[in-house]
Amino acid sequence: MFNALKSILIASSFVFGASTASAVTVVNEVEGVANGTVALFENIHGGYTGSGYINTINEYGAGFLFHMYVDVEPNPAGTIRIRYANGTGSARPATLGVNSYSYTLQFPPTGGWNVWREATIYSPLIWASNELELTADTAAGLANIDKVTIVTP
Ligand SMILES: [Ca+2]
Repeated sequence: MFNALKSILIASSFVFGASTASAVTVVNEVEGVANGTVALFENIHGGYTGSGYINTINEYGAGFLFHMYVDVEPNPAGTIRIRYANGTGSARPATLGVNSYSYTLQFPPTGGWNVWREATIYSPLIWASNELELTADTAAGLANIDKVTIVTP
């Protein structure tokens, strides 16, 4: 009886471990959610991936909402990497909402509008479609945003 129970526990913990061990990478070329009013599609400055990037209007709160599906069960977490360019001399801080979480990221100057770097944050995620929202914290608007990558451990 005891041995039977023990083997069930070992079997179930093995299944659990296997299902959470796989690392996934999810990419969203955010230009796909450009809306023509606040989040503008642009492909003027080179070095982007996909077909272009988003250049928001220069306004406090300017930004955009997008979704990324993370197929890791049951409670994934991961590094969110936001590829951006900021050709000005000042940071363009922004608020990143990830489901019920909220983060402030600085987006410091990259040295040119065609020079791309990544801003990163580690966050809890959900095993489903994650809702992300990036909005400008200053009247300068967002940096240009090329793509967002989520990598789970
Ligand atoms: Ca892009």
